[in-house]
Amino acid sequence: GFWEWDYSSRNGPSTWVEKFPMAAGSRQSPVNIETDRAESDHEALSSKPLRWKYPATASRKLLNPGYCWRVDTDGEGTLLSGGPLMDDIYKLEQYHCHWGCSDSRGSEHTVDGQAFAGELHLVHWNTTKYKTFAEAAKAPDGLAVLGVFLKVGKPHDEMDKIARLLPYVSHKEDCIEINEPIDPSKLLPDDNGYWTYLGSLTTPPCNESVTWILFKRYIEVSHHQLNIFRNLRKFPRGEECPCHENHGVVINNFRPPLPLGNRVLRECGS
Ligand code: SG4
Ligand code: ZN
Repeated sequence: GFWEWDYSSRNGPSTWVEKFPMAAGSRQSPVNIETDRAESDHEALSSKPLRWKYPATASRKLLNPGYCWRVDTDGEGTLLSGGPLMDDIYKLEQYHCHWGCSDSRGSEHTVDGQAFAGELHLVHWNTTKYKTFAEAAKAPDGLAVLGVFLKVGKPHDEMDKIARLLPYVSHKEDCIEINEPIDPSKLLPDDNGYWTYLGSLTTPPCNESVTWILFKRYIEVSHHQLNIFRNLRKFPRGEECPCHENHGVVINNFRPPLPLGNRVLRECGS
């Protein structure tokens, strides 16, 4: 069949560049955050605090695209602005997650070389400058992704709403409507200190269109909740399991860090 990118040894991150030349660019994500190198450019970032608004009713659908779980929103009433985004208003398009096969790996970004068990991404697009998500995804200031590191600890109440729905989207291309509201702001840490830099989508086509905002504080999810993520299937319902790799479950769906190069890493708050 058609070549499809994934995270396997065969079609994984090191091969993406063959079909997606952007993946070899100089503004790629994720990166390793060297905390010592972060510039605390206090005035520029803190003069406009980062602010967000996410009505719980905006979370509409839960899907399994075959390489993660994803919640699509209708964007209605959602907003992200301030900080590195200045006065531009971004809307929430979707949120999704990356995780490992064990609790010691799974995040895309690393902090001083240290990986977390997972990383949640809230993907937004710039509605001040662009008309559609697709148009924004091609522009250098089109997208903003909020990243939250996941660490294993106590179960997370809001994440549990997602975990309890995942068995209904166990196979690739499964999709359900969300009826019980899921509030993305409850998936963010209490403190809003963050690191920020200019990067890309971490999956093909790896567009260099993302302002990354990574919270310094992690949230806790339980080992059991992560195991529910690890039970999603990479293949469609009714198809035979391509059991050559990991019994067809979605694990290690993260791209390894790429060089920061001469990009500036800024920080705000602690
Ligand atoms: C995940 O694979 C999402 O399912 C994708 O969403 C997303 O692509 C991709 O990650 C890259 O986003 O925050 N990790 S990331 O850089 O948002 C886009 C869809 O394919 C375009 C809709
Ligand atoms: Zn992501």
